Amino acid sequence: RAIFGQKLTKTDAMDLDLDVDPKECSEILEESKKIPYKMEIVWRNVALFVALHFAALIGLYELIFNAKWPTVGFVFLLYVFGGFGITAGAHRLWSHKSYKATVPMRIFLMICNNIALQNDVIEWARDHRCHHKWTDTDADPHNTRRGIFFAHMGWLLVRKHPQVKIMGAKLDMKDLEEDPVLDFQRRNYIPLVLLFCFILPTVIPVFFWNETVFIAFYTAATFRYCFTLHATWCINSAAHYIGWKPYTHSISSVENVLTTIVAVGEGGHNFHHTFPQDYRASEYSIKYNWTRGLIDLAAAVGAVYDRKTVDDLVIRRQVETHGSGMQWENSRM
Ligand code: ST9
Ligand code: ZN
Ligand code: ZN
Repeated sequence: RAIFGQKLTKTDAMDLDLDVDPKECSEILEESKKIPYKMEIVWRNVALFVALHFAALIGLYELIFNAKWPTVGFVFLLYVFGGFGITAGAHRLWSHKSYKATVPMRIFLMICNNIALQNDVIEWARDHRCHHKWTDTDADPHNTRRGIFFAHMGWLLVRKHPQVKIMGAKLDMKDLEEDPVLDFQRRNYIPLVLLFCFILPTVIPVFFWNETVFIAFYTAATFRYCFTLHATWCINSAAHYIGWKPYTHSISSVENVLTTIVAVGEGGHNFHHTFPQDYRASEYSIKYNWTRGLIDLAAAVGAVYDRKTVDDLVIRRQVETHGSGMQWENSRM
């Protein structure tokens, strides 16, 4: 990092100012004390998420006891590729610009992203850029100071804090707004998510291996969708609470192997908040970091290029000077 007076990346320099801004963070914390704020629950979202969880429980039961084997495999594949739409797509490519991708690869990732239904990429990336720049303040949409449930999913059940909107408005999102692939997704978001998150996951098992509509819908659509949401949300909750901090001790995000497994390679969150522009997002091997595997595979066939990495020397110095080794801790105790 800049503290070492070294260039961060082996390829081109960071073109996004996404590192946490400690000065602005302290100002936001002071400002928040002055802004009157009353939490407003969005009951429509509460009702939708309660319904989704009931449907997911039905799906889990059907998956264990009644689904055909090809359906089980299909649910797993949808989870992994929907996950890539978030990790390789919305997160590492679009929010962080940690590598570049050709148009066909961007179209592929945009389609995968629809499978996961987590808001369109531009909205997802705007919230995520707020999260990195103003971590653990009221300008962070899933501010962990408001508790682990708020960080996990509570933030999607209430109106956003005014600070998210005030500070977020200062972000430059032009790079994403000018991407025709993302513009297409934004303009067609509802039909796209209906098709890729619900309709195709139901129709494919029925059409190709005679699964029942009931089982296909509840396993491949609702259960799989709900599971992917929780895997993603765990990065905001578990990976900001319980684990170890070998890279930077002073931040809340931690390394957490369990979340790295369920989130197809995103649980090295202490590394990621320290070096947000590194496309690997952790030092975990490809065995745990399937997203890195996908990006490397795409690079091997020319669909991805300019992968940014931090020099090993810089990482080792960071570990020696700012990390706290492998000791387990709870960030919020
Ligand atoms: C979901 C997203 O689940 C999950 C993201 C998790 C991120 C994790 C990251 C971790 C790293 C990556 C790990 C990946 C692992 C993946 C593993 C996979 C196996 N900046 O929002 P509105 C302004 S989504 C600037 O309505 P309310 C703006 O003007 C789940 N401005 O605010 C905006 O208008 P517009 C499905 C901002 O009314 C206006 O405010 N989706 C910002 O307070 C109104 O915005 C849902 O459930 C900002 N950041 O409502 C939908 N934000 O947009 C849930 C807002 O037109 N969302 N503004 O410019 C909602 O219903 C609402 O957003 C709300 C807040 C009720 C939460
Ligand atoms: Zn984080
Ligand atoms: Zn990130």
